[in-house]
Amino acid sequence: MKALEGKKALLICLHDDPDPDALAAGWGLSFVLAGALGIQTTLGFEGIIGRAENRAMVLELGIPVKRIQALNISRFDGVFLVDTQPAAENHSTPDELPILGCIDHHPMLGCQNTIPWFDVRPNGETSSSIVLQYLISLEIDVNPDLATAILYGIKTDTRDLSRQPAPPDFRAYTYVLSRANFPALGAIVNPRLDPVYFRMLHRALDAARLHDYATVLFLGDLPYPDLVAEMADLFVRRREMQWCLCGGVYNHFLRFSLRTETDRPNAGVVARNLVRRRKGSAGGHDMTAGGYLPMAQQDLSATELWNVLVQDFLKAVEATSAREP
Ligand SMILES: [Mn+2]
Repeated sequence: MKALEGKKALLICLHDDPDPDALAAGWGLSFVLAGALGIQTTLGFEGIIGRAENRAMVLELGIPVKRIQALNISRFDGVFLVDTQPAAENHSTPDELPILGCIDHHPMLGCQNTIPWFDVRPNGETSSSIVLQYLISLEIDVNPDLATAILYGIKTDTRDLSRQPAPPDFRAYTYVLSRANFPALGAIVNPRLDPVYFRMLHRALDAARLHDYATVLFLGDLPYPDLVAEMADLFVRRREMQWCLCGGVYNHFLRFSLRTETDRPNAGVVARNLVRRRKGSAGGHDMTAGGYLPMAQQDLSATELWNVLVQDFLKAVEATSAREP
């Protein structure tokens, strides 16, 4: 933390299309940096906050998140990455700024010991829990809206502490639970849903194909990128199914999300193998993962590429026979 003394303004950069854990951890970090070091921060992201729950989270709690493109980058002394790492390809850190900090819980990507404040706990607690530990140890007030953000970040990253929570997640969850803004939480968990969501749900139901215990579905053009995660979360819950691979195309990229109810093989590893040699990028944990492939660098159409990915995926999870949905 000492390494950041004397810095006046930092950009807190979340991963693209930020999820609740990234939003909560980044927002919490802004209180840490202001409270402990008097540093002004701006919370920045690129991509889309698409999922209705995540939009409601930003609006209900007033999370002051801004598009990096719209910022005057020259006024920042550096960047603090949250819920991602410098070597990951899923963030839009401006090249001209030095990376001064990083808080994350994804698998370690290369050695980063040149970064002054580097706190990556691979497959450990959520980014929200890590930031909460700083807030508590520095005795910085956690207001009801921030408590709610952290609560929702932990809830979604661990599916209510049921999917690989680390012990600190339990402590963090109880801490913020007693401080949360419950009307706001209710509005986030049960947001109003746009008609486009129902249209895409209809398309997903039509598109779903079953192979033994694996569901695959291709949604075609997506209205927003995290729809593939949203549908994968839903379809993996189907009884008798262990896996869901859901894909679609957004902004010239084929995007996919992978969910599983088992922990073998590791979803993150399966996802990375799917993009290997295809100029894509992927990442994730044991049971949730995702990735994308640039269509401009493929010599296949989106549907052809999807079919190839599905074959590789089914081989990886050893699902063979197709059956009627
Ligand atoms: Mn996370």
